[in-house]
Amino acid sequence: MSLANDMDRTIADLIDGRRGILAADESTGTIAKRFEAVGVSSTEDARRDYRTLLLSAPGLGDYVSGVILYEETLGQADADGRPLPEVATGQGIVPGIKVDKGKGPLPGAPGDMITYGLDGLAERLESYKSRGARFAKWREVYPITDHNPTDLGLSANAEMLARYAATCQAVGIVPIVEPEVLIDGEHDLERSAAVNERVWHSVYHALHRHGVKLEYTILKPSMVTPGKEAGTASPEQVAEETLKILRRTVPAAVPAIHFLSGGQSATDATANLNALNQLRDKAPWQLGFSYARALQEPAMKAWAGKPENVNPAQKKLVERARLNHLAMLGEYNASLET
Ligand code: 5MM
Repeated sequence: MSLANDMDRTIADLIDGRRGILAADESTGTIAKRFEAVGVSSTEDARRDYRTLLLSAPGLGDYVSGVILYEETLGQADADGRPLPEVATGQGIVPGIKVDKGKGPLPGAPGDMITYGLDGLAERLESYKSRGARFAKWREVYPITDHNPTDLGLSANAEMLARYAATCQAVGIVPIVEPEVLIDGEHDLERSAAVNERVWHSVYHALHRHGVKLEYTILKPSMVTPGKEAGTASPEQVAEETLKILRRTVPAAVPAIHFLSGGQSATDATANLNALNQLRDKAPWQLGFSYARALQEPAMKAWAGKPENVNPAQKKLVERARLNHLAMLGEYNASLET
């Protein structure tokens, strides 16, 4: 089969108008912080048990079409010896893989960040593909301050996303392009919109320069919200602003936009996605979710590392996924929260 056929099939399996993506790709440091919050020590066995719980949750495949894994998970198996990517596939969920290697300061642009991991990426992708991964994810991070992101930050981060995406497509892997504009700060909705507009514009300019086929990509952006320390905006305001800026910057050839939750509460992330989908006549792309915290938090809390809590935790995860599926249809309302 050709590489284009591989990517066609992956896009068709991921994008069906009603299911989103579960981000379960927390690196070792991040998952340790999440576990600590629920009193669990982050051993390799605990991470395997937790990710088995997620991937084997009965009914998850009704609401989730893809899962982003961390490299360690790709090589782990459940208690019966079944590789975890196969556990996902068994539920009709396509396995994907986070391929960036974390971030650090961008020299020459104080306050901006840059993500690592391009060296050896083509070889790593081949190896991930042979172990079942059919799509990938790479995140660039943009803090907002009075002077960030800088012009250098915008161009350098966009270039990284484009080089990553082109490398994925050269081996038949669909790239998720994730420019995360951070929610931290006191900026207002207008400033958030202005920054996201510059970020998305620079990313699509770079993807074009690198010959990335947009039909075989998924965008994973932040929603346009005010900074966390600046108060809140209604779901309708978030949806209006987000769609307005997406329409200015993201070509219609992109099949799907799956938002990150970025520190929003689980209920806010669902309500905002629902408001976006109530305006979907204005959107040429599918509007879905690729949440980590907003899908996992209630389940992780219910689990708290105890085997006897696996079933209730799985129910919490599937319920959160179901509510976000309803938000993709524009059929969610707050009275559905228990
Ligand atoms: C922004 O983070 C991504 C989406 O998660 P949220 O919905 O919680 O915002 C997520 O996929 C992220 O990339 C992973 O959690 C990995 O993070 P680290 O920092 O460990 O690479």
